[in-house]
Amino acid sequence: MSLLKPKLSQEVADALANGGAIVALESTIITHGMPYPANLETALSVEAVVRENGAVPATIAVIDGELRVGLERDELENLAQAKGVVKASGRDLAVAMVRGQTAGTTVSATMLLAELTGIEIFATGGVGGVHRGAEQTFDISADLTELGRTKTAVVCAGVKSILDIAKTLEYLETQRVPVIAYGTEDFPAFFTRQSGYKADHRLDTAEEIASAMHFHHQLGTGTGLLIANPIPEEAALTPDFIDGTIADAVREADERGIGRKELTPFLLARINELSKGESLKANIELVRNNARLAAKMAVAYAALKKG
Ligand code: PSU
Ligand code: MN
Repeated sequence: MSLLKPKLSQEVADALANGGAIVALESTIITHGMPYPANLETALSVEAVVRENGAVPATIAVIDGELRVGLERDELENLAQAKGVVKASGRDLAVAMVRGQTAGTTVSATMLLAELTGIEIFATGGVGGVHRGAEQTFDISADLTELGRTKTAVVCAGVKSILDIAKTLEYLETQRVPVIAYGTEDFPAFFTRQSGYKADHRLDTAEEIASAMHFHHQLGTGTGLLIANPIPEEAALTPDFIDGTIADAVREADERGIGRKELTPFLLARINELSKGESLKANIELVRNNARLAAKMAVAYAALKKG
């Protein structure tokens, strides 16, 4: 059976045809990860950062049932304000298509659509992982299993401590996903530069990471890579400030019985409210920082592939 081809923006189609540098971007961060208008401003600013660093941005979403790779400005504006948008992980895409729904794509769905399109590098804020209490709830994000079967390099700022970071790293090890920290030994915790856990590997330049990607795929591993890029020092929050806020949000979710796919969006929104917008500011800076690294990797990777 032949595979579907998503609808591409003109600049993404051109870049693909010419072997140019492309960075995929997810859209659940727009539809379920940040409030309006910060979500729109962030999406536009992240695309601009990708362009400034020599690559073409490809924001991925489902619009009225159509798989889309690369959105126009008015489409981003609509998506950022749309009500009743679905949060789609990879498994939800087919039903969204049948029902003509508009959906923000999670890291898992975005990886899948990026691979279908032929885009190998993807920037986001944080990936999903193993939730705290997963030994009871079994709540493990499909982002992790997707990383275990889709050949995309995902640049993130580590994972938030809304998750069980130790178990998330164990799960990635089981899935044969290399975790590479950029310029540090530490695996970062999204708002902070250290999580208390080490990453498996450290590489110090975008070119080295692109080479590692290249070898990883040439080995036929079939898995993705997780690139952990710590939040810039000046934007980082202190653990004293953010850890209590996260603990409060996690407790509240538990008391209110919030689980399954609603859990992560609830926690993100609550942390933003409880931190009076401080977490949102940090979130915006770290996504921009990840887009910068991803674009540099994409430029280096495109050059490697041209040989
Ligand atoms: N973590 C964040 N910001 C986000 C998400 C996670 O700090 O926006 C979003 C991403 O789209 C991610 C998804 O792929 O949540 C994971 O959802 P779940 O935990 O339900 O798998
Ligand atoms: Mn889940």
